[in-house]
Amino acid sequence: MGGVTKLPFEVAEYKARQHRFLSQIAKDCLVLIPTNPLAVRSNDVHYPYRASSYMLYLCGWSDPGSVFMAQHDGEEWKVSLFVQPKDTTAEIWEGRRIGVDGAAKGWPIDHANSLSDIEEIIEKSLRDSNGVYLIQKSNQQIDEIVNRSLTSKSRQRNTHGMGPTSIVDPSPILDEMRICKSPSEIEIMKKSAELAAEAHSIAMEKTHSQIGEWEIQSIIEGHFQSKGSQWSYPSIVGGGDNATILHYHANNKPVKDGDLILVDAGCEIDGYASDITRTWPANGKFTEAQKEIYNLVLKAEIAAIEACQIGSPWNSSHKASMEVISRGLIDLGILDCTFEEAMGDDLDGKTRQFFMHGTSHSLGLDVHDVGVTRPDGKGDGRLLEQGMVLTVEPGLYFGSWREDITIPEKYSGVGVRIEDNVVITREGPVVLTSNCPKQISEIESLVGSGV
Ligand SMILES: [Mn+2]
Repeated sequence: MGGVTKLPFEVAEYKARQHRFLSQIAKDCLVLIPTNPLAVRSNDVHYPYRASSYMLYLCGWSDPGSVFMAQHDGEEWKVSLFVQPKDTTAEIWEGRRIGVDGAAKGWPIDHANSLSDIEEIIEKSLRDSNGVYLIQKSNQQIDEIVNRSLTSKSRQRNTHGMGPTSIVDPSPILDEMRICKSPSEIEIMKKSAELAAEAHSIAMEKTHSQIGEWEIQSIIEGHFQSKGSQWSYPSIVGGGDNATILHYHANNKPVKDGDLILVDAGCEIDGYASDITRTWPANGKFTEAQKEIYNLVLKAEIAAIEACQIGSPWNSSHKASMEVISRGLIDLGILDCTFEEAMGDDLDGKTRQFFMHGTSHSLGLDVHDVGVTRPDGKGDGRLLEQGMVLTVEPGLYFGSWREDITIPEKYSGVGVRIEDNVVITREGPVVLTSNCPKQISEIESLVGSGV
């Protein structure tokens, strides 16, 4: 269960978010935002529950089953929340519930209702509305009630034209609001970034050349848990060739002496994600070939961070890292082509054989956070604004297993990615994850120092 006991933000901040959202909705429409459903893992065992980010954003409610509703009463918008009612038998098995009275007292809403009354209340509210803003496929019961009302041929509808005639998805409005973070959201994201940075540093200290990928995973995730946090996405821990698999999750191979280990792991605090990648040598010492690739990725990452300026297009960080990496691959003799061929017409040139992902994504309540960054999927994207938080994560991958291209022997089995979290400010980019070492000298003195 979510079990939030204290709201992460002041009531006024939630109210301001609700106001900004609802001011973009026609007053004759009903708003319904159900939270995420519980997911079954096996028989009657569920996956750990995580509330919908929209629910967390609008009212901070983190328990399952709930539905956020807003309706204009002619004077103002009224916000209500449907919650699980108090139920001693259910609570004995599943845990204590906040209940209707608790929700009404402690949460930024006007009314709390029991989920047992939801059908009746929503049906009545729908009859008074001409349209519905609903996030569909989160709550089957709500979808059915709304669809029934939309297709109803009641006498009342026929004679008075009452009831909704369309469903609109409210998420684009909320996504656009979520893309720029408030100062208090950035405060929380900083904590999330610092905890993840600490976990990576501890993992470096405890690394030795006989360690298993799963042991590094447990050091990192154990540290999250010891601080009351948890991962924001399943950790990636890959040694040697496994570092060249972008979404490697098995984390079940022993690391080899002389290999690099790539760790992509972040945590969540009050719903807000961090997302860090570091790469370090198992035995604490980079080889010359590993150094060449590592320093090239690091140079690209620093250039990409520097490109994160207010008013620059979203794609600036990717362009900057592609340029540094393309030049570097030519200088190292890995690419035998012109700089233009390495870059390509649309950043799709020969460099993409070794650097096949983007450089940045938005970060927030979701690790791949919402919001349109590159309208129509082309061009350089929207301009960066104060309060946007994004990752910067160039990488280079030379999987020895690749059959489609020739991998230079010297770099075979080397995979490097370096990822930081950056907030856009008037004073330039601020790296939230700056406590996590990334210079070769820092890493070499840290790795193995706590074994
Ligand atoms: Mn990332």
